[in-house]
Amino acid sequence: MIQETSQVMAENIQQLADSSVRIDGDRLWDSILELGRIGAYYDDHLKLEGVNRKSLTDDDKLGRDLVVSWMKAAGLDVQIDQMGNILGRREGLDAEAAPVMAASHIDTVATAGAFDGCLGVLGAIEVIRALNDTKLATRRPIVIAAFTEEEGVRFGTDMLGSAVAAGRVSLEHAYALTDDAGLRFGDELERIGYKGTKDVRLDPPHAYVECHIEQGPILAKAGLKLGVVTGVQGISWQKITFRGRAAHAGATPTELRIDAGLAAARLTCRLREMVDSGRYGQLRATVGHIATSPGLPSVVPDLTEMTIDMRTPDDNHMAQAEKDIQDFLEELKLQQPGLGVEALRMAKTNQVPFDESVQKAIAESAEELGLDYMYIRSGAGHDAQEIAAITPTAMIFIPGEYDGISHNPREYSTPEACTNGINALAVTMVKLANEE
Ligand code: HGY
Ligand code: MN
Ligand code: MN
Repeated sequence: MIQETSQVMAENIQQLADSSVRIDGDRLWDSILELGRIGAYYDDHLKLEGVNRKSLTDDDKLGRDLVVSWMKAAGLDVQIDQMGNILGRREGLDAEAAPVMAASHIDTVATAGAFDGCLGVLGAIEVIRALNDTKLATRRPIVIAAFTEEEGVRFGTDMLGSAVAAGRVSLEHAYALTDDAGLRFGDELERIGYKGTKDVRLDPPHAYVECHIEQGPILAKAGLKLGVVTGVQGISWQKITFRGRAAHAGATPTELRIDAGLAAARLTCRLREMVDSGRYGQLRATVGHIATSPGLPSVVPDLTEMTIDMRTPDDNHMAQAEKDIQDFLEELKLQQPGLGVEALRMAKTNQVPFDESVQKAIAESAEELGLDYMYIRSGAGHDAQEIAAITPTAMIFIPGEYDGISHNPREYSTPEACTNGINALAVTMVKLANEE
């Protein structure tokens, strides 16, 4: 089938695609809104519609099915790999050449908008549609993809699908991960019908490029249209469990308490003190989840679970911060004899620099499109940081509204910003796909 396609293409094409390729911004916008309706919910707090489409849920399946249908309608040869990553291939004139890859993710956090990840997947499909519209071919094949469980909010490890595809995480480890209800990743993948047979290990593409919302305030503040992303900062996720002793809130003297809630509160404050101290450079620390048990007003908590998310561009600062947290956990045990402490590693990635030649291709595309840009490091994690381990990789950012807020229903980028980003993606993909 693939050979025929390239044969047909070779006979039909007038010429190679060039950097005059442009996407249909309305068609892109419509697909973003349509996918965003799957998993939509009304956020009472914000009085806004958000998106909750966590990986391998029924809504994720519906979103996947829609993306697969769009990929097939765009003439792509669609395959599902062992991690449920969805890959669509468009043949090039040289079917043997390593493809150019463009991808991202369509799973979301529980309080998401419609753009995080989805822009990059739907944008890549739109680039294929634009190439089809002009009947232009590229020298190299193009592979576009949606990676599984990029957010990591259901099974506890972010960039999971791309990490297995690039070889950093094993398939067995991924399959054995469980969600809060104890459901296994491998079983859930099977349940939604996306446990594919294609070998998950990616053959190294010629190059990889991903378009994504910035998820922060920098581009908008600078009044710029695009970001050429230079790399991603390091990420450390830990789950900390404190075990104390449940006791009566009124009758129990303070000196007899082993208060798991107090330990978690002290750790939360210590993290902010570390960030404010400046001793760890540009460290950012977040306690996103904290839950006490039994969670009753008149009972001293005997169990507290919390998560720590740390980010920094400097791997030495990260190592020092993790060590100092370890030492502080020992201190908390001394402060309350009998306190149990468990620290579980959920995710860990070092800072990743992106490839300068791919950055240059993106910058040239921005200039050709007349879009002013800046070089920017990513504050958020992305699939690109995993694929960077096996091929020259870089990213394109577009600005967001409302200080670029993300992982929140207020997440919003304008139709124009999305069109700019995906035009830059299109021009860059064509440049890279026509390289020898
Ligand atoms: O956590 C992150 O930075 C990404 O959204 N997965
Ligand atoms: Mn993302
Ligand atoms: Mn995200």
